[in-house]
Amino acid sequence: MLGNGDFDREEIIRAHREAIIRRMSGYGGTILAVQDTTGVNYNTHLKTEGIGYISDKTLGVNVHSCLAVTGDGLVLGLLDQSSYNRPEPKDETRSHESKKVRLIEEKESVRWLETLERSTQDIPEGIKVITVCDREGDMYELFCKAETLRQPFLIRVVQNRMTVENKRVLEEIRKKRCQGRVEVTIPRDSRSGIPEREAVLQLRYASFTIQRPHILKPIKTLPESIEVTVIYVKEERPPKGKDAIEWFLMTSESVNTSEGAYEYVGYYIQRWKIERFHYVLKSGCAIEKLQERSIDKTTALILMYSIVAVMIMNTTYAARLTPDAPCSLLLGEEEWKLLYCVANKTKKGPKKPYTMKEAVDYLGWLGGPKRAPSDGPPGVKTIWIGLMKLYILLAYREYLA
Ligand SMILES: [Mn+2]
Repeated sequence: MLGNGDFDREEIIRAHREAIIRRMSGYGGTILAVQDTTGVNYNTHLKTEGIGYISDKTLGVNVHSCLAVTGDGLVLGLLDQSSYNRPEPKDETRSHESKKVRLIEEKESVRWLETLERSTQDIPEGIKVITVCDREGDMYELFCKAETLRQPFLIRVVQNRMTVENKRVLEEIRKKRCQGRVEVTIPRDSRSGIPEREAVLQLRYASFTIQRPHILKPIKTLPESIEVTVIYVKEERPPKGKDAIEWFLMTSESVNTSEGAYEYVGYYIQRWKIERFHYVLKSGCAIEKLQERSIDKTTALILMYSIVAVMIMNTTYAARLTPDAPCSLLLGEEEWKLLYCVANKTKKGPKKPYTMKEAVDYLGWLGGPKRAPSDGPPGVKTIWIGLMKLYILLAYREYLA
């Protein structure tokens, strides 16, 4: 199917969504719909049909995805994906003013609103889906869209918005006394090369009624104000030479206790899964090496690889969260039997499924150098290579003696 024939993107995403929505029903808790964009660089692909700019100089395509992640960090799948680029480099000469008064529908950032709408469609009753975005999602229009759709959101904010009492939100929340402290593990930041670390975070939270920004006043369809909760997180004693973690999170949900506030901080930390997803797509699935003739076909392939990527992530994290669950929840019977044989170099396959932890350990043996238990569980890259080897073996084994 790959390489020729037409892809029906809508059909692929619909079928995948149906499967993850079924899994959500089984899970039952809070689901995070994590959105983010990644720029896919095709700077040397000048002849690709539909190629465009992703920044003022770089050619490629921007891919905006929405992942379904459970509150405790299991990646369930992909809820939505769209892509865009510009035929011309960004025009930096246009005045700041004329940029500001445009309707959201005329801007590229409308993708956050459209994704919110598509990703939360057909979610069965009783499942709470919270849309999670980084600072790029800090848009009044997005808060309003979520309110109209009655969809909760959790967004990291940077804008110092005005309350109906004409006070600045960020200053007001900073003034509050500390309402709680938590110790958390901050995941490693592979991009900046900052290792994993423990941090003590101070929590502050309060509800505010924020005003529609002045600049959006001509847009009468936007409500004049909106009620939100702001959660302020600040690292108490950052390590020497490192900036203290300081997050302002804004949510549509009410928060009444520091435990409640911390729950949302935990959800925001899960946003990091989408960064790992982009990493798997680029370094594992090598989507920047695709050589298709058109951007249409490229983005269809990126969608297919995205589904592969979420599957790899699902396997990796499921084994960490529920190590004793049977591996048959992750792999088909043929798969787990063959995996056991090749990993243990035996012809005698097991009769019953073993645990998820064992399964990812075996995939790790296939996918990387032999590991010591102190190395911790295998990561997404090792699992990716392990699964690839397993599927190659499965595909060709009937031709082997
Ligand atoms: Mn982002």
